[in-house]
Amino acid sequence: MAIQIAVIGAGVMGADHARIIAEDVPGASLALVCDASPERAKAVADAYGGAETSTDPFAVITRDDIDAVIVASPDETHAPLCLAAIEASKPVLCEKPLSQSSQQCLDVIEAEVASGRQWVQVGFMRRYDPSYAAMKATLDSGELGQPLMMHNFHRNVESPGPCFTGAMAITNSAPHEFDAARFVLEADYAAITAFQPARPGDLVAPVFMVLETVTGQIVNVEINNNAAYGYDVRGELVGEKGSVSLSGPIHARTNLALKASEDYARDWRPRFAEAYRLQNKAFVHFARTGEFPAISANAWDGYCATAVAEAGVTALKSGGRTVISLADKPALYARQET
Ligand code: ISE
Repeated sequence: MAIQIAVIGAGVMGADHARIIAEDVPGASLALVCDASPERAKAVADAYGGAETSTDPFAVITRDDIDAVIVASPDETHAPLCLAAIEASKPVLCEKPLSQSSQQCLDVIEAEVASGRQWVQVGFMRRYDPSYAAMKATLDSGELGQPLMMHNFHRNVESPGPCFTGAMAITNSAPHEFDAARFVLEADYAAITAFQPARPGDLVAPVFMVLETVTGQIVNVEINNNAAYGYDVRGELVGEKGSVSLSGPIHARTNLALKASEDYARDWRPRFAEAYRLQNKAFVHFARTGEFPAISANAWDGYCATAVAEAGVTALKSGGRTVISLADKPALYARQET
C-alpha cells in the first residue's frame, strides 16, 4: 500500500512537494492538499492527480487515512502543526524553519522526547544536494586535511516583498547555510557577527555573517536577497591541503557572438530539484519504516539553526560578536551526533 500523504500549504513549496509526491516518489500517494484558500488547494490537487482538499490542517493530521504530512504553510504555523503531528503519531516533513523561535523548537523537541521517538524531519534539503554531498565526502575522506574555512554565497533575484529586512534574511534565508555548513563540518557554532553594507535606494542590503565553530573553523555567509541577476548558491570549503567548491546543475552552455553564457534560474527549485526529490524519498521511507533517515535534519538540527539565527539577529542589531549557547541535547538525538 502506498503511503498516503497530505500536503499542508499550497503555495510555491507546497505545490512543489505535491508534485514531487505525486510524480517523483514511488510508494507514496498524494492523498490530500490543505490550504487556507480552498481555491488554491483545489488548483494544486487538480494539477497532481485530483487529491482531496481541506482548509483545516489540524483535522487533516488526525485523519486515520492520512499516514504522514508535509508542512509547507507559513513559518508561524510550522511548530503548532508539528506538535499536532507528534500528538497524532504521524511522521511530518516540515519546511524550514521549524520555528522562528528557539523556544518553540524546544517545545517540539520536548514533545518528541515525551513520545519516545522522532516524528519530525526538517526540510533542510541541501543535505541531499549532490554537490554538498560530494563536498562532505571529500572532507570525510581526509584528503583535504583539517577543514579551515567555508565560504557561502546565497543570492535571490529579489526579496519576497518590499518590507523584507536584514533580520528576515537571517531568519528565513540564512538557516540553509547555517545547517549546511554545520552538517558538512560536523561542528556547532560558538559565535556569530553580522554586517550590512550601505546600499542606495529602498532594497534591503545584503547581510554578511562570520561564524566561528566550536572546533575553530570560520564560516562566512553572504545572503543577498536582491541580487537581481538570478538564483545563485555557491560554496567553497577550504582545508589544509586543498579546497572543494559546489557546482550546481548546469545543463547547457551557449556560445554565441564571441561569448559563452549559462542560464540562471529565477528561484531555488531548479537548483535544488534533486535535493528535494531525494529528501522526500527519504521521508517516504521514514514514514514507511519508522527509521529516521541518517542524514536528514531532525528537530534538534532545526532548533540549532533557529538558535543561530536568533543570535545572528542580535549580532546585526548590536553590531557586535554574539556568543551562541545551545540547550542540552536530549539523548533521543544522540545517534545523529554532529
Ligand atoms: C527561501 O526562503 C527558501 O526557503 C529557499 O529554500 C531558499 O533557497 C531561498 O533562497 C530562500 O530565500
